[in-house]
Amino acid sequence: MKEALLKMFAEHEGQFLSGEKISQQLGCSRTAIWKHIDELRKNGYQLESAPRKGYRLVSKPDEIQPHEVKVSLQTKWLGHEQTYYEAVSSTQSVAHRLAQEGAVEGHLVVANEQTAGKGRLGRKWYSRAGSTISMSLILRPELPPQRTPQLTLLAAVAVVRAIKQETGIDCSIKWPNDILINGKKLVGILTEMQSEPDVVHSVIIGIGINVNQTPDEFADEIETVATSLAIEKGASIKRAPLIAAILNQFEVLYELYISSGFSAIRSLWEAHSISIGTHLYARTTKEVIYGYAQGITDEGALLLKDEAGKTHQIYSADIEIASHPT
Ligand code: BTX
Repeated sequence: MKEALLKMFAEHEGQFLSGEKISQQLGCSRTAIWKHIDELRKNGYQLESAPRKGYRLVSKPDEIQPHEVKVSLQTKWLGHEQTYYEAVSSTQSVAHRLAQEGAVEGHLVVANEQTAGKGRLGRKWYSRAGSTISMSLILRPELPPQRTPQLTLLAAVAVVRAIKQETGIDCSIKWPNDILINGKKLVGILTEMQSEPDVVHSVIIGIGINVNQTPDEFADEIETVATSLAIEKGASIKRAPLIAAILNQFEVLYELYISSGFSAIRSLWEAHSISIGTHLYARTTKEVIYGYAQGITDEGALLLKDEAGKTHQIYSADIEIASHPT
């Protein structure tokens, strides 16, 4: 019904359609039409209504269907295959299934709404219909499994560069996977793999971006820690060109990484990092370590020197930057 209604508006661009005409053509009651109009408004469509004239479509929401993303795509292979969902539980889960079914490297899964988005360690990632980016990329690198965390860092560099290009906003990276603006979280990255002990079958890189939410649109759990590009920029941002910019940046960095190794990516990552050269707390699943972040290893692990002078290599943790180094 929604599709049919939108088609009618597309065929009568800029014109009013009376409730009577719509109900005749679509074979439903005026009340049913009113409900569908209300639903479209909730999905970001701006519809003007006028007594005796009916309804007129003023503007459409910010679409991220494949044809919109491909307008700005400049890649050789990344994102050429895309699977789009209006709403899905998690793009990550879909990408895992597609990877098992033989999806090609570079296949992108993207959703306008994610209803059960996943963070690390079983945590929840909040998305909002029409105003966030939820995307998962399927890669098939020939790498030993222990090197795949480097791809999280590569993804973070690609996202930071794409955001700068599309919005002019400078963001920082907090090891390993958070992208922040003024200390608030804007992007989450989740890297998962399908592998055997020494062979990687696929790596799925999930990227969630807060794009156009207003402060009151964040869930209670994250309202004090989260921000969006629109909040920082003071203007709404189109999502499709941003997705394309991420893919464009990602492909260049990924090809550099595959041909020349991690060192070039590492220096780009360090240039955007706020966690290196500071004192911080690293919460692993086993312990909390306080120390000075010296840098990252060639595998992408964090090197943290504790107060006893011992240097720890940390592969996975939540980081809290100490406000007053002791
Ligand atoms: P993370 O474990 O580092 O972060 C999750 C934590 O971040 C949550 O516990 C919550 O405190 C906070 N959080 C949740 N949602 C948001 C948000 N929208 N903005 C700011 N903070 C938030 C981060 O895990 C990895 C997230 C990856 C999300 C992508 S979206 C596409 C793909 N599909 C999927 O299910 N996950 C990935």
